[in-house]
Amino acid sequence: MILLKLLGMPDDVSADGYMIDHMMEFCLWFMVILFVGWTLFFLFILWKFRRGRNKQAQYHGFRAKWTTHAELAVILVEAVLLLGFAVPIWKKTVKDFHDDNAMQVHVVAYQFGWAFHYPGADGKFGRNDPKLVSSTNPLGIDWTDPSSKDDVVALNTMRVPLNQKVALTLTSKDVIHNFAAPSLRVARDAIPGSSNEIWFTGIKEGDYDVICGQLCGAGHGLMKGTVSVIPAADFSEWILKNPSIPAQFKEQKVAAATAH
Ligand SMILES: [Cu+2]
Repeated sequence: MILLKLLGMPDDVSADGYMIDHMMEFCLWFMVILFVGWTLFFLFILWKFRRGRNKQAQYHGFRAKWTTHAELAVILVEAVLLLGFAVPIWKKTVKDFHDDNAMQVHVVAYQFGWAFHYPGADGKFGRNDPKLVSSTNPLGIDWTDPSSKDDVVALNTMRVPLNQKVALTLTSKDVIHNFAAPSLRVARDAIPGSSNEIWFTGIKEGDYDVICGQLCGAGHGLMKGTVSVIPAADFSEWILKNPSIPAQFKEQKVAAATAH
């Protein structure tokens, strides 16, 4: 992956990112070959039709067959890229989303940050209602719903267990954002009023950048989040204690839990 490295692509830390890398590396080399090839051809034409050798203007120009064949070869390679690589990768990313073993996280983008909603131990997301949205409850979670009792909401840092497939459902509270985690080789729009899905499996412990891939307002550049890939045991401990959950949530949670 020489060209990807040269262009500053961060190391792939996901289980399936290699497919993306192979395709990008191939495309880059293909572009290099086309660029060098056509540049040489251009220089050749400048030389061949130079004024010194062509006193009279010719209107038919260059008439060899091989340029047509080269064009056909390029079309063929591009068709193979699209049908042989891009479409199957897309199919895999979409088709494999509904995997019972995947950990589900709802991602809600907003100006300017990320909220991550985990279903907790019961695996069920609590009800949320736009009417309940407030400064202390940014996702409008109904803490009186039994399913929401063990839910966890984390802002800007998404902890995920190592070697665990994580399925994200993306949406937005305001404008179109784009959840992009280059190290995990995933990026997809978060659109208000609809949901998009992506998944990944982190195979190397560490903190990886999440950036917003859509220019979404004045604070767009500050919309940096983190995917923190941690050992499964640490994750379980965190999700039980959920230290990142705002204090107000905790109080509401306790209040909701004791109300029954
Ligand atoms: Cu954004």
